Formats: sequence, C-alpha cells, structure tokens
Amino acid sequence: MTFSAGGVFNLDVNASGIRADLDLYVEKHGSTDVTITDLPPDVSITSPENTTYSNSVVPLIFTVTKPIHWSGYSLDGGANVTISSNISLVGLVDGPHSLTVYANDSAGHMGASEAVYFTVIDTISPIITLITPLNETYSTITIPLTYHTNEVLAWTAYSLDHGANVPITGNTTLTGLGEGSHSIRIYGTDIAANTGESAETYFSFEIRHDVSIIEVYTSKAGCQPVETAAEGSNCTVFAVVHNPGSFTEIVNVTIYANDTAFDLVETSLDSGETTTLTFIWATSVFNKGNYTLKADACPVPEETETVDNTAYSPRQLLLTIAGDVDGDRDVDIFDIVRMANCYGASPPSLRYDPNCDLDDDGDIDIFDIVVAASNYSKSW
Ligand SMILES: [Ca+2]
Ligand SMILES: [Ca+2]
Ligand SMILES: [Ca+2]
Ligand SMILES: [Ca+2]
Repeated sequence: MTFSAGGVFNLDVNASGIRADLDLYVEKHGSTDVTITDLPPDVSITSPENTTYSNSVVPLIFTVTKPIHWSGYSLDGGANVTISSNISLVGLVDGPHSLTVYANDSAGHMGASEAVYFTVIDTISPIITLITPLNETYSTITIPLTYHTNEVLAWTAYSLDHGANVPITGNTTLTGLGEGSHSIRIYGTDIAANTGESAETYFSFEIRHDVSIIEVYTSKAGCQPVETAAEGSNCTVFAVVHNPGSFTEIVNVTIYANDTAFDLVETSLDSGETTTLTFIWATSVFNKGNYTLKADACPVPEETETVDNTAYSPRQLLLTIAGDVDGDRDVDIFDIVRMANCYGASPPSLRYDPNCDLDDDGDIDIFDIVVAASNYSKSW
C-alpha cells in the first residue's frame, strides 16, 4: 500500500475461506487504525564544508529530498534566516563557525541538516568595481559615484585626482568638480582588515548648456500588428526630455505628427533631471494614414549639441476608422472580437489593449464599443 500523505487511516480487512481443521466455511472481519507518518525533508549541506576558508564570503549550497514549503539557516546557533535558494554567506568574521539548514514541507514537517563546522581566516582582499563615472565627459553638476564589492566592507573611501581619501558608506554623488580631466579610485577594507582598490577611472567635466529628447512614444506603444489611433479621437503622446547640461533650463518641446506640429509644452529642468512630458494629439484635423511622431526641443541659449534635441517614435502609428483596432483599414468581426476580449480592462491589467481604447481615456468600455459598432463594415 502506498500513501500519498501522512495521517491516520482506518483499515478494514475482510477474509473468508474453508477452515481445514474444522472443515467449515468461515468469514472474518477486522478493523484497525493505521498511523502513517509523513517524513520530513532530508536536508544536506554541500557547502560550506568542514574546512578553512580564506575569505569572508562562502557559498551556502544545500539539497532537499522532497518539495519544501520553507527553508532557512542558522549560523553559529543564531536565529533562523529564511532563504529560498542557495545563497552566499557574506560578512563572516574570522574564526570558527557552525551552520545548520532547516526545511519544512507543506504539512509543517521540519527537517534539519547535520551541523557543518568550518573556519574563516580571511586573507583575501575585497574586489571593488567602479561602475560610474564612466570614461566619459560629464556636464551635470552632480555625477553619480557607484560601485560594486564582493564582500562586506568595514571601511570605504574614494580618492579624487589622487587626493585624500573621502570616506563613504555606499553609492554617492560627486559635486563641485572643476572643469577638465579627473581620475577616481575607490578603496575598501574588509572586516578582516584586508584592503582592496578599484581600477582607476578617468573622466572629464565640462560646463555647458544642453537639453535632449530621449524618446517619444504614444499611448498605443507596443500594440500589434500596428499602433492604431481612432480618427477623430485624441491620442496621448509622451516625450522623455533630459537636461545633460550644467544649468537649470527652460525647455520648449514641440511635438509633430509627420511634419505638422500639434502641441507644445514648456518645462523647467534642473541639471541632470529627466522628465516625461504629455501631449494631446487631437486627430480630428488629420487625414487617415501612417504617422511618425517627432519631439523637438528648442535649443536653449548657448547650446551647441543640438542633434540630440530631436527624437522620433520608434514605430509609425496608423490613424484609421474608429474601431479598426487591428489596423487593416476596415471595421469587421475581427476588430469587434479583439475589443470584446479586453472589455472592462484598464491599466495595469495585461488585458488592457490600448488600440481598443478608442477614446484614449484609459479603459475599454461601452463607449468604445458603441463607436466601433457604429462604423461596422466600413473600410478605406
Ligand atoms: Ca576578504
Ligand atoms: Ca542638446
Ligand atoms: Ca480591422
Ligand atoms: Ca475608453
């Protein structure tokens, strides 16, 4: 007999036959309770091993013999720390350690590994990788200083232009730089006092005026097979504008459908700031057809790099009969079925299909359906 889970089961046994010594037919019936114990997961630790490690980072790798509901570890007899997979134990201080891994199944049966005893004598320097600044020219008045390290650091600092170490506690920003070339390096000390340093990065700072358009997209972005907007309705267009320069700028962004300007937004951007501007494209005065959206940031005073002031939508949008949500220039049963499939949806639902939101008000409701139905069987 095989039991799929633990528990108490009542076992009925019926037997019958000829009892030879009496030459009689007999029937016997018996009943008993059987308790099946569900075994807990068997937990084994593959790493750490019973050895000495020369770094404060040691992989924790364990295996279990059945599906588990929860797992955790106890280091040096401390409280259980929940983990959902293999991890790295970090920040291990020099000296002896013990580790036990626990896991339970969905019925709460807890298994425990054998304790592993290991020792850490950290003689390896931390590996520090500078992420930013890159080897580039910066103009923003604050420059992000970001780095990665492979182990816990007790002390971290940066040295700019080979100057005195400036202690930091994590990612930070560089400000107040003079114009010209700079170099930077990060130093760190692990908890066993081994010192490491990043490679040196060279970068420049240049004071200038600049604005840029990073991207342009519509409220229909991503729709397949084409982005469609309903003739006569509004379509929302977004432009992401950035200030890579050193000054606060007043930016005027004009937006175009092909070569026809239809909206303009003015905004103020601080050095390094990025914002998304929203434009309304009232399509009623536009003919049906394919349109590329363009955003154009008017150059600010003394701006010299103007190539990045213009950006285009990555795909064309088809302005078509309201209800032609698949963009094949008719309103037929395929369009209506597509709309019905997302009826009632609004963001962030994955069912929300922007092409079907004919009035672009953030939902697919009866008003969208009625407009499509009124154009049923029309084509162009
Ligand atoms: Ca180390
Ligand atoms: Ca520019
Ligand atoms: Ca269609
Ligand atoms: Ca709608």
